[in-house]
Order: sequence, then structure tokens, then C-alpha cells
Amino acid sequence: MAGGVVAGGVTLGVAELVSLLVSPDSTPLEAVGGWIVDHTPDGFREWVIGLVGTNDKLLLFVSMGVVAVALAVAAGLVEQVRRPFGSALFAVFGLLSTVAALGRPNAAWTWALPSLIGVVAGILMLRSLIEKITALDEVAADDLPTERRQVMRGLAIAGGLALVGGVAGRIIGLRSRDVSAERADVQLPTPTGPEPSVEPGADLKIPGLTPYLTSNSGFYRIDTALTVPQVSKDDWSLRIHGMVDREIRLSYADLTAKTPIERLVTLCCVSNPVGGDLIGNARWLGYRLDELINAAGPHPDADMVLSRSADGFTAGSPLAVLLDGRDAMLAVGMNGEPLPTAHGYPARLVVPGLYGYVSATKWVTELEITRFDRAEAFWTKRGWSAKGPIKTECRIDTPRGGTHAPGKITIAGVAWAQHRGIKGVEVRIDQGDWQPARLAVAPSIDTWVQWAFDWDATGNGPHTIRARATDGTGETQTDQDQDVVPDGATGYPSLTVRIG
Ligand SMILES: Nc1nc2c(c(=O)[nH]1)N[C@H]1C(S)=C(S)[C@@H](COP(=O)(O)O)O[C@H]1N2
Ligand SMILES: [Mo]
Repeated sequence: MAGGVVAGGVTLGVAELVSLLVSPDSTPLEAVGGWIVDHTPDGFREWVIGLVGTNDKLLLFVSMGVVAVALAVAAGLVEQVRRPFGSALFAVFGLLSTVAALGRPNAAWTWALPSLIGVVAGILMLRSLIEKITALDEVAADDLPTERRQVMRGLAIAGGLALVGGVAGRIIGLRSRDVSAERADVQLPTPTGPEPSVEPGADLKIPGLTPYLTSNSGFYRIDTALTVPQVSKDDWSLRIHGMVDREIRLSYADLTAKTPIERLVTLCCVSNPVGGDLIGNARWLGYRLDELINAAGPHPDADMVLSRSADGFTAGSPLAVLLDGRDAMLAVGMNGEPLPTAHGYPARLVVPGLYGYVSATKWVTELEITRFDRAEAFWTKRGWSAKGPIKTECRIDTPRGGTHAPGKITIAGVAWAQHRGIKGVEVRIDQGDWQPARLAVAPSIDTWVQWAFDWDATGNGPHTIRARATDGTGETQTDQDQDVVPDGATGYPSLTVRIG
């Protein structure tokens, strides 16, 4: 039993050490974890995320650890009774892990090495341990106390070494890649024109209402990578290629020699349910995508930009949207700071008006100019719509449900229809008339807008509050409730309060 655990520890430890030379994403832990995430049915994934929120990745690693120990114990027991079936179990695991590693989005053949070398080391360890243990068992235990103790000590030392080696390998790996120190030293370039100021009237400062600007630490996060990619700006480059007249490759220095723009843009996720909080508004500093792409000379028959990240994520954006004059950018700064590592340091895309999954590629390294009928992006392969324009929506932030005293209650929230802007928000109490809410100042059509409505609450008992927004083109959001799949949730947000 202990033999199996020790051998399992050796496998993972050696694999971690080998991965230092290959890629952090090639370890069995990352590869198998990534495979599991990719093959989890959407419904189950959402149920788990609903339970544990963004601790889902921690939960995954912990459960993988438990399963790994159980497998190792089983392999040890089996090997003891029936050689070489325990070793065979290890080999099967090694092969599965190898296949998982090779199947990762940006894997090279070398990604097989951590699993293979790790599992060979594990099997050798298992066999020699089991041999020793069975040799001992053939003699009565108390006949050979010293030898037995020696073997046990050897076992403990080997296990300890494997554990220390594995943990050290992991820490060294994480440390050596960590870009937080270099990020702290980055000097952001100065944008053209005046800094986009947040006019005082943009924030109604109503208690319970989401602030107009979202802080970097409070900004929602969506990424498929199991660990946050660490990309050094010195290794980073952006390649613009595909259906272009001339391929371009820009280093970080090439980029920052250009003049950036700075804009307020609200980013939101297609997975945001009505009333959800997968949306945030920040001041982004970056380089106009139309200038970068036009410099490469895109072909007239191209209609998609497939952006690819260092971690193999892809997003497909309509080329026409990126070139239509809106402030689509390759962003390097967020709210006056270099991009936080979790938000794409050193560079990511920000496109006003498109959901993140079709546009906002973090740690972006490639823009392939192509066609929607030739290429498919990460989420499109998984059943989400190829195109993802943001739908007009709003949210009620305050009051919260529960019981409230009769009298004046301020109902307030945010509304968004990026790049079309918000023309109005209306509120309806129970079956009453739709009444206009007041709108805060909107510094641009690319951000959300705060709204508020003063309700004179009378009539004890439950009341339902609904809200709906009308975008800058005059179109009111649909009342049809739709789930987030395949292209974003719709429906009026609603809230029930008790007056009394
Ligand atoms: N590399 C990478 N970029 C990505 C994603 C990802 O999983 N990997 N998720 C996308 C999605 S679905 C959204 S909504 C936004 C979220 O950006 P944020 O994490 O900075 O809020 O990033 C987009 N860019
Ligand atoms: Mo998203």
C-alpha cells in the first residue's frame, strides 16, 4: 500500500521536475486537469461552479489528488498480489496522461516527456519496493526486525525525497515563471489626448449601486487556463498573419514605441445570467487594432480575426467590427496600471460591443486573419455561437430582496449595450405602467450607464420590480427569457421585495 503511494509520489515528483525543462502545462496534474475540464458536460460544470464559485480549480486539484492517492494505493496492493498488474495500472495512467498532455491546445511532442519519464520512474520504484516487501514477508516479521526497519526507513526516505522533489519542482517552476516582479516595473506609455475622465455625473453614488468604474481587484475573471499564464513581455510578441499581404511580428518594444489610446470600456461575459455580475467597467490603455491589422494588409475576402493566446485559447471576431472605427484595442494597461497578470499581462484584446469569448483574448500572441467558414474558436467548438454581439441588458442592484419599510425606496442599477449606448431605462412595479428611470451621465457609448428610480412604496405585502433598457438605436431589450447558451442571456431583471 505504502509502496504504491511512494511510487505515485515519485511519478508526480519526477514529472514536475521534467516539466521544468518542457512546459508548466505539460505536467500530469495540468494535462489531466485540463482534459477533465474540457470533457466536463456544461451542465455539470455550471452546477459545480454554482456550488463553489471560482474555487472550482482548487476543488479540481484537490479531488485529483484524492483520486491519485486512491489509484496509487490500489496499484500498490494489486502489484503485491499479482505482479505486474499494479505496474500496468501505472503504465495505463502514464499513457492517459501522455495523451492528455499531447492533446493540450499548444502542445509539442516534448509534452509527453514529463508523464512518460515520471511513470517509468514510478514503475521502477514500485517494482523494487514490492520486491523488497515480498522478500521480507517470506520471513516471519520478528525474525528480521533490523532488516525490516531498514527497508521501512528506505521507503520513508524515498517517499519523502519524491515528495520534496515534486513540491520543489512545482515551486521552482511557479517561481521562475512568475512575472509579477517585471510587471511591477513596467512604465506605461502616455496616451494621446486627454485622459478619459470619469465625469462626476457618471457615478450616482447610491448605496448598494455598483460603482461606475470597477477596480482591477474587483473585476470579474474568466479563463480556461488552470493556472494563470505567466508571459514575460521580453518573450512576448504578436504575430499578425493569415490572409494578409505581409505578415507582421511586433515585440513589446515595437508596440510601446507607438502611441496608445486610453478608453473606458465595459467588458462582459456571455455566461452572465440576467442579474449576474460577470461584467465590469475599466479604463483601458492600448493600441488601435485597426491600425495594427491594416498595416498587415488584410485580404478583402477575409472576415474573421482568430486571436490566439499563449495558453492556446482562441476567439473569433468579425474583421469588419475590428476595422469599423470603434476603439478596439490591444490593451496593455487597465485603470492606470499594467494589465494584471490574471487579466492578460502583458497584452490582451478589448473590443467594445462584443462578448469576451469572441474578442477579449488575454495573453494574446497571434491574430490570424481568416474566414468564419474556415476557422472555429475555442467556445464555438463547444456549442457557443460563432458571433457574439453584446445584447442590451440591465441589472437591478438595489434594493435587495427582503422586507422594507413603506416610503421612498431608490431602485438603482446599471444598463449596457456597448457601442450602441443606452437611451433609457424603465421600471415597472407589479402590473403598473413602465416609468422612466433617470440616467447617469454616460462618458461613452461603450460603457454601462447607471440608472435610478425613486419609488414611493405603499401597499404592504410583496411587490415585484422589473426593469428594461432601450439602446441608442431605440430598440428595447427583449422580454423573452433566454439562457446564456449559445449567445447570451435575455429577459427583464426582476426582484421581489416585501413592504411592511
Ligand atoms: N486566454 C484567454 N483569454 C480569454 C479567456 C480565456 O479563457 N483565456 N476568456 C474570455 C472570456 S469568456 C471573457 S468574458 C473575458 C474575461 O476577461 P477578464 O477575465 O479580464 O474579465 O476574457 C476572454 N479572454
Ligand atoms: Mo466570457
